[in-house]
Amino acid sequence: MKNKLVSLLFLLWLLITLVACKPKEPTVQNNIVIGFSQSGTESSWRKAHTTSILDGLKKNKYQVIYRNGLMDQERQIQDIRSFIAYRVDMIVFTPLTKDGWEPVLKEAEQAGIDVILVDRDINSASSDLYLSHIGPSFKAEGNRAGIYVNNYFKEQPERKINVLELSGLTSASPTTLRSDGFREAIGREQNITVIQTVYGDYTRNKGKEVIRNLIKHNQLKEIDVLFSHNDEMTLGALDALKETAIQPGKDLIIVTIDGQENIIEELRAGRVNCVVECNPQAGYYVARAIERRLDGDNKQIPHEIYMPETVFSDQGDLDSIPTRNY
Ligand code: GZL
Repeated sequence: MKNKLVSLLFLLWLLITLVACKPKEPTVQNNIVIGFSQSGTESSWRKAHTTSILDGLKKNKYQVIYRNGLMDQERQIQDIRSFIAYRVDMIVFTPLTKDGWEPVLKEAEQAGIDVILVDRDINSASSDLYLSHIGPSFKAEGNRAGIYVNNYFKEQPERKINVLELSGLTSASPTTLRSDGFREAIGREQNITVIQTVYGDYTRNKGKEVIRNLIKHNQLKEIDVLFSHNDEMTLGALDALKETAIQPGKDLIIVTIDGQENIIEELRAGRVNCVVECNPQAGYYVARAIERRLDGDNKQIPHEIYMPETVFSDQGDLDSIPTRNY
């Protein structure tokens, strides 16, 4: 009898302990609906960005209406209009390009729906039409790429260093800012210049196509450095270089931006020299910003929330690079 009582008391204690230790559910209302419009699925980076945001919103138990714009601005605008019609509580979107968003953002404003930009941003003329921009500092990324090149050639100040820029989508904000950041950095040196820019639209196929075209016209022989705006285009360039005697990472110094797992493998193999990280893990920051805004007393949030980022290169400890998960 006594043993039964002890067992019963133990089970009762265990039950109370388990209930008391249950993880604290996020203090958000479950009836919040978020409209999330992503610009496309052009890179592993982009897919990781999408997953991170969806996971962050799911953890907060928001209902999410997700739409993939497939790199088509008109499609994205229609998706945002459908969010407005549905009267979502908040719109989160990556603007494919810098311009052309004012009308639909004004419609969201008139409907009383806050908008958060993630990743890319839009022209500053419309900056009062969104609550916050949560993303990388693209100019800093370009700067880091340029500083790597300056340091790489600092023992050869008399040597003329020619840079080929493999640029992303011309109308996208990372393209302009990465380019500006890179040029600002190499502008400190008299001997390093960008002698040509070609456009790969952030895709592997287009990157391969434009580099192949340069190879065909024998236009790579004067080039010392390839500065590529993203890893997918760099992978395309490496595909094209396989058809030549050029040894990437040796005859041609390669600097790229994003930090995908597949490009870290190229860095470790010595075919790429520097990888500037562009952090796609925005989900935590987006969920916190929405929580602060919608958790009842409409807190203010910063207009710019930058992602933490770094740089990996053949000058550093390649074994210490964390697994990228994208
Ligand atoms: C930058 C992002 C860019 C990535 C590319 O934050 O917009 O778009 O660098 C992607 O991989 O295409």
